[in-house]
Amino acid sequence: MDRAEKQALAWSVGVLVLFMAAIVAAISGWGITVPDCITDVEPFEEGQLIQHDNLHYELQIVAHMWYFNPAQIELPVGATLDIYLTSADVVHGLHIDNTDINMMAIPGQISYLRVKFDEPGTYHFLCHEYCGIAHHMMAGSIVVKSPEEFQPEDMGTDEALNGSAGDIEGEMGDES
Ligand SMILES: [Cu+2]
Repeated sequence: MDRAEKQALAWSVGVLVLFMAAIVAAISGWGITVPDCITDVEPFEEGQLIQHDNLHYELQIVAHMWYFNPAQIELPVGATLDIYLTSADVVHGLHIDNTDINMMAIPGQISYLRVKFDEPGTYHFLCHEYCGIAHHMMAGSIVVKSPEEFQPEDMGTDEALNGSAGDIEGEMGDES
């Protein structure tokens, strides 16, 4: 084998090992994960926010051409949010500012990711997958409030609050 060939081969293997190490470090060191894809639960058609306990919420969110349902929610600081995302029509995306949440909204299936909000503030989210003429209009926000500011009754119906509406977490059993 030519010397240059050997060098090229060594570099290729080196880069490959580096990539593998980066993936292992991301998963084990920083807890970075990719969204789960749920295919055994029928996708929901209406979005809703369900409260499971004081600091545990479930968001079922539907991407449409060209809006999110719901487009705005409020959470207390420290809340853990389980996000279930689906699409009513074409492929959309969901990226939440200042987080590593980046999900795909695919018709017929549900993407799942968990995020924890430790800092109060407004977290904007938007569609990151070009989906048509008003794609740039697809945005929303998650307002994270301190305990003094947070008024749970702002958030919607009693049904959504006490979790009697069908929650995916319940349907899937104890997976998390
Ligand atoms: Cu879009």
